Amino acid sequence: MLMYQKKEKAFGSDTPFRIFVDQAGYLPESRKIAVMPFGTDVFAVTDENGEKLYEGDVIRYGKDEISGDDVYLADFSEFRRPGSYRITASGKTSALFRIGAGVYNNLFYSTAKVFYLLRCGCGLDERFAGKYAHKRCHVELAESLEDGSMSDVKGGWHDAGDYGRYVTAGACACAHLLYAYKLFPEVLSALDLNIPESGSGVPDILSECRVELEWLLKMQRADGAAYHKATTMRHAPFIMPESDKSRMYIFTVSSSATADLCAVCALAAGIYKNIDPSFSKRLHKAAERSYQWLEDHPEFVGFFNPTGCDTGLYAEESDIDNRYWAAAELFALTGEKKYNERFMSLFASPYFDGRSYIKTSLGYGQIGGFGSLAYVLAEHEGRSSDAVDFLKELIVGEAYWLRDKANKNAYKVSMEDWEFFWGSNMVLLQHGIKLIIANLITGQEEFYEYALEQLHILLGKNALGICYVTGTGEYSPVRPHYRPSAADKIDEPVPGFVIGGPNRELSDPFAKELIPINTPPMKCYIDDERCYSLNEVTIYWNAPAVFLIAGIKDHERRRVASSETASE
Ligand code: 9MR
Ligand code: ZN
Repeated sequence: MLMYQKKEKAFGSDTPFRIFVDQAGYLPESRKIAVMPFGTDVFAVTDENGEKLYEGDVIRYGKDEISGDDVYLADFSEFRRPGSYRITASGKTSALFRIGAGVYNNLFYSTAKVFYLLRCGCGLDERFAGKYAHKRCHVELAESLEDGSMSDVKGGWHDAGDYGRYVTAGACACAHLLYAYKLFPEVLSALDLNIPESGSGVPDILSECRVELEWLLKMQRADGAAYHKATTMRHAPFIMPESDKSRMYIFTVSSSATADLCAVCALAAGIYKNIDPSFSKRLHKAAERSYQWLEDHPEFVGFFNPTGCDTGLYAEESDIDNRYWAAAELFALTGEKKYNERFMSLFASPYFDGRSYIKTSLGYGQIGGFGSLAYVLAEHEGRSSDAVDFLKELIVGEAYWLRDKANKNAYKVSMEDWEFFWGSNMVLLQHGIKLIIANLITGQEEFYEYALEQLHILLGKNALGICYVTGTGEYSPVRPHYRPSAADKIDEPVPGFVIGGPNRELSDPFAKELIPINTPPMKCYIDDERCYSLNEVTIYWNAPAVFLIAGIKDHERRRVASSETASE
């Protein structure tokens, strides 16, 4: 059982704020709606001293299924003046929030900085990590479970609240960051992360991704297959990473890990081509090696934990979507016919029958969405325009469906109750990303607006009024299931982490004990570090946040640029 170390500042799941807003804030021109689980007639926007600057009528929404509450809405969209405010009504108040063009700047920095703070094998320097600095961790050679040999798999990022490193999870997180860079290069290139590589001329986000890519390359076997993970046999207790001295193991290979490694290396090879040609070549060769292994091994090679091992499984039922992604990325990189043909045969695979949503999914388990993105963006001869049209329609159709789901509740959350499972904030963020992509495809502003709503929900416009990013806003989790934050004796949790979020399946014993059954989906959460199915953090929950925020910032950048051109 995990030791429960209570921090001095104790937050329960009951917020002192009864009016729910995005605690990072709002862009001046955007729609701004606060949600209140109580009835009243009027609300006000007040400044930090409590002075009323704007008043409006409260709108009754009625019963909201996702929160279980009878709710009311305060629409202050027309209030645009930059500053710091609260919404007040009937003696109750919201958390402090800002209105301004730069309201997501700190958030963008902190959610992307987390990857540096998760670096393994190198130690974190105080200059870059501040009080969260720690010594080198997990530097010993690791034992192969295939043949008992010892080798070096130092590096990469810790996966999550635990200290494991997993190939499919790492490839997925890296892909989110690399696609964010590919689609929004201006925004990502301007991001200074204050990491050891800053100032090198390479965008910081790419230097950070390289840390994980170098580790992924170490996880490739000589014949191209990828080992599924490098972890200890059992999760460490709540200790600092450098105190975790248990033997590190390299587990068996899986075809999903091999295909994901292939795909992300091919993607990165394209991105680094002009930035670092020799690194790009290494990545390209690695991708080809893994691809050849996949061609030679068409059968699915799953992953199972050996007896006695309790670290993450990241089990998958099929590798078709992973292979689909790999073929698409190699086609995008090279334009070669053989990759296009393989992609097209996977595109037509019966595996996708009745499951075409896997072609747009962007999670570690179902990862076809990256394959679709790669193919849609790959402007090579021979590409099937029918497939491209189909994929574009698929994503736009899904965006309409997300919008319609959002319109069924007061919060405008694009999720139904069944979608509140382990890591529900990743579902929310993926929806935001899909809406952003649909906006890029169609130019329809409505999709962007719904994407922004999903970010607001993450940041506090939700039934518990919690901002699910550590260190952001006045009310955010302080006891994440993250080993360093439990062990470092620092009151404030490491900032910038996206928390897993509400999970109505209550998938750990502490959640089962602490959350009453029949709690409405959006309220199945508690800020308690024992509750790993509610309050953990991982790289592939943070990476989509970076993607979504980048998409929103890029939209704002384009809007400002076009309004400047219009007024010239
Ligand atoms: O994020 C994963 C979630 O989708 C699964 O339901 C859950 C149980 O298999 O595992 C989660 O992944 C965890 C991984 O196994 C180990 N590192 C922490 C991950 C986040 O909780
Ligand atoms: Zn480590």
